[in-house]
Amino acid sequence: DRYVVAVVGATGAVGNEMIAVLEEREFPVEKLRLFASEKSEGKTLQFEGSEIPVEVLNEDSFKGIDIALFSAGAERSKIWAPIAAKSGCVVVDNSSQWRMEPDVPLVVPEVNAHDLKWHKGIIANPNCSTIQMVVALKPIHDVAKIKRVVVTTFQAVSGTGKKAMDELLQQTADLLNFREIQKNVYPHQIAFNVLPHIDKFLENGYTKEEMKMVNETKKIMGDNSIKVTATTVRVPVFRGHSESINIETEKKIMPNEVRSILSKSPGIVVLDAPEKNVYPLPIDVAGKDPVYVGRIREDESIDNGINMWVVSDNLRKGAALNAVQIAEELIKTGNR
Ligand code: 11C
Repeated sequence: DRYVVAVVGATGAVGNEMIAVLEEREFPVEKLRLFASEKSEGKTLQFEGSEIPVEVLNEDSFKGIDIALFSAGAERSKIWAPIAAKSGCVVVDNSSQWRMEPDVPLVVPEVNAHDLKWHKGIIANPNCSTIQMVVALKPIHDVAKIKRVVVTTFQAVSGTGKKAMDELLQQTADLLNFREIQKNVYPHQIAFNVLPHIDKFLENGYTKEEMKMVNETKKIMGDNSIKVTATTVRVPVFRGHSESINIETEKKIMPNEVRSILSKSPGIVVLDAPEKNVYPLPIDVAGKDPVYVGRIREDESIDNGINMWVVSDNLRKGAALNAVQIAEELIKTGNR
C-alpha cells in the first residue's frame, strides 16, 4: 500500500527535515503534498527527484490525504489539525498544541507505541528535549523504576527555527569582524553566550520548555509518579540538544548495568569511553538518527543514583524522525 502524505509547514527547519526523512526511509508515499504560508507560495521543493509545488492550505486541502505531518506552529495546528482529522486524514502534529489533551496520544515509538491504538485522528509528537530524554529513561525505568529526574539541557538554536540559525551565524560573523550585532530572535546575544531561557516564563518561575519536560515525560512514560525538574538552556550550537540527566531509582542499578541495558535498547547508541575522550557531542550527532548516551556514572551523593549525558539531533529524533516513525508505526499496526 502507498499513501498520500502531506507536510504542513514544509519550508521550515523541521518541515525540510520531514521531507528528507520520508525520502531516506523510503516511506511508502504515493503522492507528497507540501503546504506552507502565503509567503512561500510559488516555491517548489525537491522530493525523490521531482519538484513539488508548495501550496497554501484551504478547507478542502486535506481531501484525499491519508497522513499529514504538521510542523507549522501551535496556532496553525489548533485551526487546521481538526479540519484535517475531520476529512479522514491522520495528523501527526509536532507543535505543543495537542500534547497534553487527554484524548490525544503523545508518542515516542520506542517508549509508548501502544498508545497509538486509541488515537482519534490527531497524534502529538513531543517536544525535542523530552523525546531524547524519555528514549534514554524508559529502559532504566523498566528495570529499576525511576523516582526522580533532574535535567539540565544545552539546546541548539535550530530548536527555535531557521531564523535563529541565521542569527547565530550573523552575530558570529559580525563579532569576528568588529561590527555591531543585531538581536531579533533572542532577548540577548546568543553567539559566544548561553541563555538560561527557552520559551516563555510562567508564574512558577519555570519556562514553558521546562514544564514541557516535566509534564510530557509523565504522559509518555504513562507514570505520573515520576518527579522531574528541569533547567533548559540555549547554547550557540546549530544542531543537537545535549542533556545532563540525574536519575534517582527505587532499585539500585550500577553504571555497568545501565550501559549494558541501554546498548541493547532501540534507538540508543552508547558512546562511553572517557579514557579515550569518547562521549556524545552535538557536532558528531547532527544529521544522525539515534539518541547517544555517555558519561554514565554513579551519583555518589545518594543511595540509588545515576548521572548520564544524552545527545541527539533535535531536528531528527527530536522532531522529523519521530513524526515519521509514528506514521510508520500507524501503518504497521493498521491504525491508519
Ligand atoms: C526548542 N524544544 O529547542 C524547543 C523547540 O514545543 O515543539 C520545540 C518546541 C516545541 O526551542
